[in-house]
Amino acid sequence: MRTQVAIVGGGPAGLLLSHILDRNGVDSIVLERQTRAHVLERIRAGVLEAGTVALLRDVGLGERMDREGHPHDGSSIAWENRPRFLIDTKKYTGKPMMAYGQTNITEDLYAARDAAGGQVIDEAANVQLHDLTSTKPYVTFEKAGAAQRIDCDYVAGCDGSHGVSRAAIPARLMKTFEKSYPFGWLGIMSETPPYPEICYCYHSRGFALASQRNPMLSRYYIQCDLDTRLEDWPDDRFWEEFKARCPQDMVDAIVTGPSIEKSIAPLRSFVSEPMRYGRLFLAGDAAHIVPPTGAKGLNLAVSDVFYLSRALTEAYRYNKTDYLDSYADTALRRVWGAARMSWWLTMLLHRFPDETPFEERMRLNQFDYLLASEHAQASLAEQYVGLPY
Ligand code: RFL
Ligand code: PHB
Repeated sequence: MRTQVAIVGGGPAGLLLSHILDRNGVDSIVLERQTRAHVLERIRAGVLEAGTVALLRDVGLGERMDREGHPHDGSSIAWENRPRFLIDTKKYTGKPMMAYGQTNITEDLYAARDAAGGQVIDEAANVQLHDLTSTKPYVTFEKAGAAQRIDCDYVAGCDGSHGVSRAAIPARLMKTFEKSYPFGWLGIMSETPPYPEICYCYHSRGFALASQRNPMLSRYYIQCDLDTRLEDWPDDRFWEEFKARCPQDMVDAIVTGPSIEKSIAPLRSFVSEPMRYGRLFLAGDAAHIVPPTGAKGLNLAVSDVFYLSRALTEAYRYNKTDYLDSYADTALRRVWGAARMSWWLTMLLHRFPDETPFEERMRLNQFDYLLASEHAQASLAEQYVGLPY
């Protein structure tokens, strides 16, 4: 096979890149390791920055999001024994956010690729990247036991944190930056009407979060230890613990019900530099992971794809590589901004084992400063809604 851009990974980053390139007349093939059903079953992000919403509309993917998504003016923080606080993105930036699930975005992307006759090869096994520093890179893989080869001009590594693309960059050229947090999030999905706001709760028992997908689908999380086992958390125990971490008015308003999904995700910050090696360009979780506290992971995948699609389009349309040459630096500047914000919000809102009383007081005072200062509120709102591309 031959294409202009071989895209490894059919998650949101890979599919969106393929979609935007197609709109700009650039040809691509997406290689996905899993089945389509598996990709669509994954439950992940739910909060979209204003820039993500605008970009999805611009590239013709806004119709269902605008019909089914829930625009809101920011998210709340309910801190034990303190007044409720709204990260007021509308007031400070003029921009709303959108609650719309990653699962839905992925469905919309698959529908768009199918409608345009785009090639997404699923169950592509043993994907390997070759000759990345030449002008004629190629990708090999196996489909149904048969060896295949795609010749291309560029390779986009959109294969998430456990993919093969990042590993194709020689270790001596890579710098990685990592922080693991001593806890995870235990999350459930339930077919119940959601709590009306997205609300982050800080409590001495630990963090909790109420989120939403649609009028009959709710997403809730609680901070948990890293050795937590799902089988120890039947629904009743989850709800009891969740309610113990939020204020009474919230407890009264929450509609509980059986979970339809339950999972644990450890929290981690990770950035690898550079995001380019020869003709390979990384985008999304393949290059960086942020803890979910700032709701930035999917949004960063989208901003990477914005920069990369612009760069590849420029290369084909005008035979210029300025944007390709600056891709890694441009994308990384925004990545580090989101990494810092997600780290800060994670530190602010969680209980840390082995924390000293001094550290606890510092955290409490960070929140009190936020409550008292319009400047601090404006700064947080600006970052939560997403810095401009
Ligand atoms: P993905 O979604 O992991 O997709 C990568 C795809 O590549 C495939 N793949 C391969 N294909 C071929 N060959 C190989 N060798 C391959 N190896 C892997 C995989 O099967 C997969 O289909 O990465 P992408 O596209 O970069 O998208 C990133 C987002 O998925 C991720 O950042 C977000 O889900 C993070 N995240 C959140 N982000 C937000 O912006 N807002 C949120 O509210 C939010 N909440 C969350 C989250 C992530 C969570 N978890 C589970 C980590 C909440 C949670 C609980
Ligand atoms: C979610 O709805 O899954 C969600 C919301 C906000 C976050 C993280 C995840 O910060």
